[in-house]
Amino acid sequence: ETMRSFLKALPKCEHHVHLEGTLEPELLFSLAKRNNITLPDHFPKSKAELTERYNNFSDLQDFLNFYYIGCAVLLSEDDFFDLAWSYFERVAVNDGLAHSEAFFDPQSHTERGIDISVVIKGFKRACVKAEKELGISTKLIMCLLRHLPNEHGLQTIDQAKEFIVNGDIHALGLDSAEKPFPPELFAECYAKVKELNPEINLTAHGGEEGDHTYVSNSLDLLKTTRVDHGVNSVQSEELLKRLSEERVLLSVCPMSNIKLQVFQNIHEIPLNTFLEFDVPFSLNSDDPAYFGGYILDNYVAVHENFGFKLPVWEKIVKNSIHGSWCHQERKDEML
Ligand code: ES4
Ligand code: ZN
Repeated sequence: ETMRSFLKALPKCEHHVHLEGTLEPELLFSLAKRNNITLPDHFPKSKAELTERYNNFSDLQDFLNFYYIGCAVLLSEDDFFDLAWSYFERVAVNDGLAHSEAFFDPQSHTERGIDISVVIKGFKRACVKAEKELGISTKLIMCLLRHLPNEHGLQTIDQAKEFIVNGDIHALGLDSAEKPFPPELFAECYAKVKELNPEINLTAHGGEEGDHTYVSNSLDLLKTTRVDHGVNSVQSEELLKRLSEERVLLSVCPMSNIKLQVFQNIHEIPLNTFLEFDVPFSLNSDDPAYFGGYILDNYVAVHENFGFKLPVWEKIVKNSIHGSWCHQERKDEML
C-alpha cells in the first residue's frame, strides 16, 4: 500500500493506451442499450461473464475480436466524449497520471458508417476538458489498422486531413493484428501524413507478435521515432544499441503482455535487458478495461516482480517524460 502511494505520486506519462480499450463492460452494456445495438449471440450477457471472458484471451487476435465488437456500441460524439472523459478522470484521480498520449482507431468507426469528425470531435472535447479540469496534459494519436489495406489508410488520412493539419491529431500510429502485416505496407501512409504536417510525430506497434525486424523496419521505412511494445527488440543486440543511441522510446505494456500471452510471467518481460542497454521505455496499460488494470496497476505489477529501487524508478519516470511528445515547458513542470 505504501508502495502504491509512492508509485501514484510519481509524475507518470502514458504513451500506449487505446481509448477504445478503456471501454469498461459497464459502459459497453449501457451504450449498447442507449444506442439500440444488438450484440452478437455468442457475446457474454452480463458484466461478470464478460469480465471472466476478458481474463482468458488466448492471443492478440482473440482479444481483438472482442475489442472490435466493443467499438460497435460507440455512435455519437457524446459516446466518444464519455468514453475518453471517463478514462482521463479515472487515471488523473486514481492513478496520479500527469500526461496521456492516447490512441484511437478511426477505421473501426468509419467502417460502420460513422463520420470521422464525430470521433475526433468527441475525443478532442474530452482532451480539452481534462486539461482544464484535471490538470493533465493530453495528445491524440490516430492509428491505422494494419489488417486493412494501405488504400483504406490513405482514405482515412484524407478524411482526417483538417485535424492532421490543425494539430488536433498530434501523431500517427499503427495497430491491430501485427503478423502478417509488416510496417513497410504502410510507408505511403506515413509519408503522406508527414507531408500534410511536417511537425507530426510518428509511432507504430511492433515487436509484440512480430520479430525484431518489425521494430527496425518501423524506424527505417516509416520513420517512426518511437515503437509501441517493441519487446522483441531483445532478439537483436545491434537493435538494442541503436534504440539506446537514438533514444527511441519503447512503450511497454506489462499486463497486456501477460493477458495476451506474449509472456507467461511479468518477470520475463525484458526490462532488465533494456536497462542494461540503456534503452528508454515507459510503462503503459494498452487496453485497461480488457486487461484488468490501468497505468498504476502496471507500475505496481512491475514493482512486485522486479523490485526496482528508487534510482531505477527515477530513470524510468525521467525517460518517460523525455520521450513524451509535449513542449519542453510541460516536461520541466513534470520533472
Ligand atoms: C492492441 Cl495490444 C494491441 N495490439 C495491437 N493492436 C491493438 N489495438 C488495441 N490493442
Ligand atoms: Zn496497443
